[in-house]
Amino acid sequence: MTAPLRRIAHLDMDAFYASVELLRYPQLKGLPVVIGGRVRGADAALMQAAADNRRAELPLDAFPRLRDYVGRGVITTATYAARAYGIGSAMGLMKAAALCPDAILLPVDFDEYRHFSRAFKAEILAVAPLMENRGVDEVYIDFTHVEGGQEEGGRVLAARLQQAIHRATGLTCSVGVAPNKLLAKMASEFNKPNGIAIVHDGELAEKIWPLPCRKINGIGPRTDEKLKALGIRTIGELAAWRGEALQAAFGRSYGAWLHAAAHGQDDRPVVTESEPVSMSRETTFGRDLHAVADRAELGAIFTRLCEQVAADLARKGYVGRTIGIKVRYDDFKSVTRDHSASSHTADASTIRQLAGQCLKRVPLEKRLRLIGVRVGGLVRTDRVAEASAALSRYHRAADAAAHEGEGDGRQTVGAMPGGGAAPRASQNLRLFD
Ligand code: DCP
Ligand code: MG
Repeated sequence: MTAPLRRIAHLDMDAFYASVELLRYPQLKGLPVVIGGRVRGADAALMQAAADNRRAELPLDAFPRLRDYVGRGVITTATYAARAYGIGSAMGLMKAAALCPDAILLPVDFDEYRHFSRAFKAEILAVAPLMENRGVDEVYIDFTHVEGGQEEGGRVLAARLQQAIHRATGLTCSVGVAPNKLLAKMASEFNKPNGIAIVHDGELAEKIWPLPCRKINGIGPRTDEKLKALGIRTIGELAAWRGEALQAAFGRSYGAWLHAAAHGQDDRPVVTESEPVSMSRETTFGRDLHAVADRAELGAIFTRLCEQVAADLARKGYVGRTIGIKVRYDDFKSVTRDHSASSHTADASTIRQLAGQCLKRVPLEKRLRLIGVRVGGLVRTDRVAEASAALSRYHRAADAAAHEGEGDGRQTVGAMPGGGAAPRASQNLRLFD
């Protein structure tokens, strides 16, 4: 008997927050609806309907509309009917209002989304116990040894999960099944919404190579720009490059990963432990701030965010070693930077110092509308000794490999390196020390 093929699924809920809202406001089905804006100060009619437990009876003309929105909020998600107008996640609400003034605007209700997140995951776990949480609305599932997981490449099990989830929650999702996580993640988007897509090893050239490089989870806008400058737009064009050439252009580890990813290689396991991956705090300013003119105010906010993240970590019993920052400019463009320290921490001033170094690597000429601090690479405080032992084993192995001069991407498919561009010189270098 031959060993079963590795079959990994990525399952992602369709228009998740919006679909959850439609469950309690069924009268909005088929209409353009966007979720966003502030939780506080939610519309009076909505609040009253909720208090009376009569949401489903609220007449359409009582709902708030995008055209009446004034403020700086952004869209977290939109129904597919709203997306038809060009509206999507992260777009400013007032910009969206210009595209579809009649769209209905609902505030976010995280508690409700968390409830449905748990509910759909429980349905999956009942059938396929090897499930990895990737966030509120997506998971990876190892189909390899589950009944139906090999039938029609995994389509049979995928359809069963879709039915079970729909029966339990009324929600739809899309599933990609492939030989690994990297391909499964891409495939789950192929037939959204309520779709299934199957990718087999031999289908790379047909199904993956025509896609733009950005579809690879791990190629961000900066890498994409750099790839474009080299004339590489599609994954197929990336695959045509030699590993050594990519390593010369992108560094040893990331270059090797790019090469492997373009060839559809990824052997990361599905990790079942449902531990948080990162904790973060961010804030949108009341008015846009400038790194020089508003230096003191920005510095204070930045320090407070670091203290809040440190307090979150302490309260939940985690330490982390990847410290990152996010800034969003007045033109809504965002950049992130992160840095992995050699040891884990939950200390506010250490986080502040490392986050400050990250901030030096972003351009600070434009005004800022948002700033955020994130600590990733988390381990539970009571397991930190174990984790640091594993980390030093890893570094020793990496050093040994480097001394052997091995640079073949095929051996490094597992880990996704964290970006790692050279620090950018900035005129504001000293600002956030
Ligand atoms: N989300 C958010 N901010 C973003 C993007 C998404 O808060 N910039 C939230 C709202 C989404 C949820 O996360 O409902 C899941 O994100 P997805 O990217 O999976 O988007 P959707 O599930 O809404 O739509 P799709 O059908 O494309 O998966
Ligand atoms: Mg989704």
